[in-house]
Amino acid sequence: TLTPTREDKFSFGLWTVNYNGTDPFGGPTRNHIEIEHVVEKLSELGAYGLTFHDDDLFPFGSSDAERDSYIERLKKVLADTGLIVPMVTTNTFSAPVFKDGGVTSNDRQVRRFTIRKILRQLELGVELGAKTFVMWGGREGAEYDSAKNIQAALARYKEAVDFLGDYVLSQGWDIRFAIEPKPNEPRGDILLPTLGHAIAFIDSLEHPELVGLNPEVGHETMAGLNFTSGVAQALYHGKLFHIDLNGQRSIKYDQDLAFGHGDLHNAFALVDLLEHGGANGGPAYTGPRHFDYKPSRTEDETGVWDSAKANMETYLLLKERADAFRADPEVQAALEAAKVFELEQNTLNDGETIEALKADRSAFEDFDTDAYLNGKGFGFVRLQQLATEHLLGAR
Ligand code: GLT
Ligand code: MN
Ligand code: MN
Ligand code: MN
Repeated sequence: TLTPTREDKFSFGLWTVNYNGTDPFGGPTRNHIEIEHVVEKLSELGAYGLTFHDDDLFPFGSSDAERDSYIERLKKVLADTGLIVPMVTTNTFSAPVFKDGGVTSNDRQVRRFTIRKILRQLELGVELGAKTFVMWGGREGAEYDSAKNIQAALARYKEAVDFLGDYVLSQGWDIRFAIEPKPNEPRGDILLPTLGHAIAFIDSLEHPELVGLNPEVGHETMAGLNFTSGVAQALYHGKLFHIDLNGQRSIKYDQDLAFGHGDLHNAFALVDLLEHGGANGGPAYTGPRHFDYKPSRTEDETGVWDSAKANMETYLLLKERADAFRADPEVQAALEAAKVFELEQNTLNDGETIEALKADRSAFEDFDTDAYLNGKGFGFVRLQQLATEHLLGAR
């Protein structure tokens, strides 16, 4: 069960395995890997999908002929291997023109150029059968408060997403947008910094049903937030359109470690949520399990493929551990004792009125609040220890 198969729906960004090791302090430590080799390797390792930015496939500023030849090469190797492209996204952050952002740059010409660049990649994504279009606005933000009118920037963000949504609707395409929040890096402060900010923004759009979220483990963790809890809220609002799995150790620069190589307890809870968090214990999320990680700068090409494999194997290991956790009668009893299921009951009785609640003496006058001092513990620590034991393979 630890061997990934296509049914597991594992996908990788072309920019992940092709990350060349560049960081702000040093240049590349690895050579570029050709598209054919990337797709063949991912396919061999058991992935089902490849995702990419325009600039990952053909360099920024490519002529139409160059662009077409890269697209043909991609199509050929996809056909040869059977890999699919479930998601695409646009690079609106690397080229110097995006130094103050794309759709929210103060420079109107840059904003118009950005929308054109996004349109091209959207059309290519549709042509390749992608169902999700990710928007990570890493450069949409500022370092200085006086430099950016945040309300105007949000209005321009909305203008762009509404315009793109209208286009998708007018064409009848089967593709949806997924906004990926991040608090900072590369900008000092990025717009839509967390899942919560993005959910509120989506609510302001003309076609909110077309727009959801692409939460990334590392990004919420950088904001000090609980990733799994944020994903649960995304699910609650019907907005988990896609997901970026990776690892991050606490609030610091974006590490993009392999999945599970950060907060392992939270990764366990995440896989448990995705696989068992739906109604009647079914999967809560059926989309791609997409890895957005960076093979560490220390690795050679062997390390790149080892790390790609590590992402998938850790996911499958955690899935196996989560299955065992759910199936354990002691865990079920501990969940019961912790009243975890009781939270699913409505607080009020069916059709209960204010008068009826006020008349219920057991709810207030006769309710023994003293019993909560020195009694009525929830046993959450015991439950977490059972989770830990399952996670460690001790059960
Ligand atoms: C970039 C970023 C990621 C986003 C990608 C999509 S690109 O690598 O760090 O988190 O998901 O634009
Ligand atoms: Mn990241
Ligand atoms: Mn990232
Ligand atoms: Mn990401």
